[in-house]
Amino acid sequence: MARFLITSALPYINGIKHLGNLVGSQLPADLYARYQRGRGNEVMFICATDEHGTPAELAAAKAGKPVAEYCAELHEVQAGIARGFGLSFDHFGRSSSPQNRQLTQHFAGRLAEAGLIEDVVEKQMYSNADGRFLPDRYIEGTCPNCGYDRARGDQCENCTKQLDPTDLINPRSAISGSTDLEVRETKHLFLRQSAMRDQLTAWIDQKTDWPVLTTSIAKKWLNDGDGLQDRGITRDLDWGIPVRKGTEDWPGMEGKVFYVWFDAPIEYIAATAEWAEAQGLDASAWRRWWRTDEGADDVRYVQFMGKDNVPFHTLSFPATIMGSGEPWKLVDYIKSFNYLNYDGGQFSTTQGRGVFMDQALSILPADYWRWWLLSHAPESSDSEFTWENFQTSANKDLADVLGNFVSRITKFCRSKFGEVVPEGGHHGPAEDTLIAELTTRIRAYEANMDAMELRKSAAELRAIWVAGNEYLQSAAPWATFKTDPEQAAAQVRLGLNLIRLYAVLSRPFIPDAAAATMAAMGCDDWSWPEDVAGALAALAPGHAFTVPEVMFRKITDEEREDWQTRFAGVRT
Ligand code: B3M
Ligand code: ZN
Repeated sequence: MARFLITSALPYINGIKHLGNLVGSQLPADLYARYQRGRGNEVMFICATDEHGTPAELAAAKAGKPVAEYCAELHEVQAGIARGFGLSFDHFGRSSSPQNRQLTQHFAGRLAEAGLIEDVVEKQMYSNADGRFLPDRYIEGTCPNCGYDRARGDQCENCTKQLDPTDLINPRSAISGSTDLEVRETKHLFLRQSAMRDQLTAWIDQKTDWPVLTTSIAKKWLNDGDGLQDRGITRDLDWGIPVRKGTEDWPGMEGKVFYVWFDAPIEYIAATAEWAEAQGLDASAWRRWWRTDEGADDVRYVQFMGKDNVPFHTLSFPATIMGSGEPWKLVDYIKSFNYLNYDGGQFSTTQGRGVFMDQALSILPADYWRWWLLSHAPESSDSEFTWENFQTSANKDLADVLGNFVSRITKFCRSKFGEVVPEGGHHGPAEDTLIAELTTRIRAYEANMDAMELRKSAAELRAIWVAGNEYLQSAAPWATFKTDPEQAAAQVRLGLNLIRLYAVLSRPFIPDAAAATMAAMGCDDWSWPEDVAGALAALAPGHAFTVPEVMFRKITDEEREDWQTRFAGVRT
């Protein structure tokens, strides 16, 4: 039994994610976790809410709530939606946990001991009215380049020019609107990533099997311009993990917190520690996943994320791990994604454009979304959600191909043989041909799933469903029955077994439908079809089943048009 540690990028706490966020990390990670469990492997699947940073503070202020309370509430909301989508995390943690605080402070202490941290005095805008330093993006003003009057201190959205807050004309606080700003000096800790450039380059260079999307981004940052930059890992904020050197105070850093991107990836480890505690297990239970000196050397660690998160996972987090000088597990494979666009534009959280996770579940069951998103994942390039495509794909693949197969076989069996697997007859050349084709296709499906090729996996699974339909069409048990009921019984028996097999194979994609079908087949045998012929004999003559409910109803044109209008505008 192999061991897989699987992490999804951690969704920010401030609000509900849209389908583009979902398909770029949590959903493909879930597919892979479910698949590896299905193959009988040991899986630890970790996700969490990313709770620190200015966006969380501001969202809480907007909601009129203390930030800790806001985060606790939003965590529950996100956890509920994740359950609704069937995301099978072993643990859905919180980056504000005591475990993460302790580990983050520990890593910072180790990095300091290794001489990888330096103090840098910076000049930063301070807002007297807000009583705080303002991060660059929370300063607004007029762009010196194009005159746009709502340019941010890091960049002008209108002309895309990169800016410094001091470039802005008439700068003001984006929080309060106050123009009472002054430049003050403040001391921060910088992680000397540049000192680890050779080590990081050597590590990335070994990863020849990684997706080009992942390595090209990493190499760009390693080699671009002045190379890997040292990076500030502290902030002048109230909300976050207090800066400490392990368990000791850090002189000069009182009242400061770690930068959210420093503590967020450490939460992958901390969430596993949260899991162990929630299970009532001791520390060795989580350390065997993360410490190569305590059993993690035989773990395969795979991360899932959108492309914008790649630099932090290929450079910053590995720099933290390597720099600690301790035997923590480094990632073995990073599966990254391009963006999913929405109906001719972009999904936008700020503009509320597109379909958000809670809305999606309110109009259709999770499996519709899972199937479409995973079979159209933005792997080699950006992809686009359109309602037409969604409707066609659901109606064809799920309703016509899979749903219809299940319904025809079970109903025909009920009408001629009752709700039991019929006996008599045996396999002939048509059945042998089908089994041979399925064997080839299932091995290809496994290869694609092992390689995390989502679109190819979905296409192969669909072809496996189609093969069953084609067999049924040509075997035509309803015709056979008139002349040779024994032969028809053998055909139907194979068909019923195919339904069980489909449940097993499809479960990573459409877990709820798979579970409902398996239950209708009166079975709980989820074993993976290593031997296809054997798997197609699992339901023996005399085994009782029930005709399942309609698995997938069709999406009507009316619904499609209605949703198209409803989600075109702005989410309120
Ligand atoms: N929360 C960014 C994002 O959701 C960030 C990921 C953290 S992963 C450690 O895109
Ligand atoms: Zn501009």
